[in-house]
Amino acid sequence: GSAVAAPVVVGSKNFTEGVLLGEIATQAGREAGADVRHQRQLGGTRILWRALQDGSIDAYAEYTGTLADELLQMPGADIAAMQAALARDGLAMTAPLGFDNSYALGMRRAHASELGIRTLSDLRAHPTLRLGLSNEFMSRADGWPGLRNAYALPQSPDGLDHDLAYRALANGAIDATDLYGTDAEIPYHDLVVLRDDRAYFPSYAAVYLYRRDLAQRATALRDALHGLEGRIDAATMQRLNARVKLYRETESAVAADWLGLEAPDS
Ligand code: PBE
Repeated sequence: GSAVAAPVVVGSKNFTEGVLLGEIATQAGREAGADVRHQRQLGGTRILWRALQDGSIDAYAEYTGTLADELLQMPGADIAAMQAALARDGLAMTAPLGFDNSYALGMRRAHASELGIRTLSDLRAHPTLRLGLSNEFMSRADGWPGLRNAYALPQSPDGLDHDLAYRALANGAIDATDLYGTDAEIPYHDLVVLRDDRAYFPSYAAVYLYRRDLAQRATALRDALHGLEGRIDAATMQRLNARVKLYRETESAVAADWLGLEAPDS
């Protein structure tokens, strides 16, 4: 590559899986010869989307349902329709990486079975349940306002940080929270995922979004992103999340190990 070119920038959302996917993209891009910097934990979904559009980052990991419902406002759009909409903004996406990370509501298994709650509809009969929902979920198009309407839910949830929600659930401070399907804490805390019996949530296949001008600036990164298509299944992603969240390895070490590379210093 050219010695004068500025590094290309991969961004990531502020949760474990986002950082892991950012590290995987960064290290795969470097391995392919691109000069890549990872700007970690930039913020929530809308911050990353804006950064991609204004060129302060060049790529980040996103989810199809988030893209359709929240970012493009094209609920139900298929991948081809989303590709076309992205292209009009100078953006592109890879094919799915191989797993879905869907929103869901979850409870402690014993508590849910004690109350006879198996589905989201079952929550209607328990108006005093304490819902603690992640801050982003509280205000998203595919989040609480739509969920409340779809199921006529009577609770008034509180917002909290997603990483604190599991502790709050485990120690009984809240009764239910929004889960991300590949979170390592779901099996670890023996949580039950309530069935979405009205099919409210879209599917959230993980993809990378990137700027089309990468074709001029860093083909190696673009090709590396496409090289990750279909390579990560849900069990693998949940295991990688567990290594960081439960067993305290760094995202860079876990990403390097999964890619079969030497662990970087950071
Ligand atoms: N998530 C779960 C997605 C949506 C569902 C938080 C991983 C996200 O948009 O980041």
